[in-house]
Amino acid sequence: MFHWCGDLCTSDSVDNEETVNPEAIRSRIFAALDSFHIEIPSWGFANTGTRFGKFIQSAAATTIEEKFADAAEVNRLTGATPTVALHVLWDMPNGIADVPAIEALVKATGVRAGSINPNMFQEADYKFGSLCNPSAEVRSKATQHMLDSVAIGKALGSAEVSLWLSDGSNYPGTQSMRRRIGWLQEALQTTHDALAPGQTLLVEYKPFEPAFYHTDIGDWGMALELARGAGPHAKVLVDTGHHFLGTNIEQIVAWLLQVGALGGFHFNDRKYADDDLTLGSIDPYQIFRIFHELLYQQHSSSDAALPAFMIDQSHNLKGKVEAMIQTVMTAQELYAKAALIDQEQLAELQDSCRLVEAEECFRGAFWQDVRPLVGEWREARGLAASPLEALRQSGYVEQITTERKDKNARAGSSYA
Ligand code: PSV
Ligand code: MN
Repeated sequence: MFHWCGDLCTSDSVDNEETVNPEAIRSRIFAALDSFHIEIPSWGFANTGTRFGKFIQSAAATTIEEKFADAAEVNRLTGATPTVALHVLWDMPNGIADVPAIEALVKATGVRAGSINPNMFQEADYKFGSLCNPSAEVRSKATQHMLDSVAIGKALGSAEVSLWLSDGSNYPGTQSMRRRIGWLQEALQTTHDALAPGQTLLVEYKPFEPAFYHTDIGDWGMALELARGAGPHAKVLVDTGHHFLGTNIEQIVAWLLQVGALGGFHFNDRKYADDDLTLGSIDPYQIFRIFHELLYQQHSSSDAALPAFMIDQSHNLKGKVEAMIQTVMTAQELYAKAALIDQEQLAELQDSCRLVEAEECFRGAFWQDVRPLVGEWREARGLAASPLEALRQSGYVEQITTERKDKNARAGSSYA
């Protein structure tokens, strides 16, 4: 009889029925989680809001020191988030001159600097674009910011420079899409040429927002072409929230893996657009399907390195440290579920077009409740079985609320 667990099944000697082998499941999950790390964003701890106003939280981080402290707490409790993504303008307003301050924080907290995110979407100069601005002067300022970001990454020993470009236009005919492609190609090649060994340039795409008519890097095809043109160390970054509804994201992932161009992920979830909700909160099966493509790659090629996993979320209603821990736990659970798929059995069922059995083999893994085993893995690694519970017991949120509440009370919530 067909059973979803495949190589995780054992034959029952009495009635010859196949049953799940708990030991095999445990070791599969432990191995998967040992190699699973996910980067957390510094901006996930700061006050954020909507297009209509900011919701200030008493415990939100207001300085880079506080962001590192929160990141360290998440890493202490989950053991899975050793790096924090930095947004240059928000976290290092003096650019390269802020490197020693970040180095001191790395030393003090044990959390390393992760991807360096150039920021070219706030300054007035960038109203009509940054790397694609019709003004050569603005383009050169933006390119210099890219080069500074590469230099910061080099100085901090961080592997990725992660570009998201907000450039685009709001009305047909107001900009030359063709000329802007050329400017972008040039800037990315210049940036790529400056990369040090071990550094990767990640190119993120997004269909709209803030631009509403055209976005200069609007989808994965544009990002892939730009990355290829820039050079071998440029790769595509997939932000799960940056697709039109109904897009088959795992197919994009499969393609990027196939052509060796997948550099990383920004994980989050959404219901409508780029909602930045908690990963897996709306559609956990989608993240499971994406993880399956990655695990298929690992299974089929022994030297396959995992792309960079990063969280890109900002919670304006949930508590920030709590939401970040919940996200990491969800990511681990979904990754553990995907690791339960028997790749050999699935391939066999697919090749013989046994459709229902193939689907059951796939979704059978999804429906397993792996939470107890993920908890066991944590305990075996010296962590609390439930990092969320451990956070509650630690009193950390109460402590930072007391320390930060006056400062946050003075922060303005209006954009007016
Ligand atoms: C843009 O929506 C984005 O996904 C980019 O990755 C930015 O760096 C990030 O969000 C922060 O707002
Ligand atoms: Mn993103």
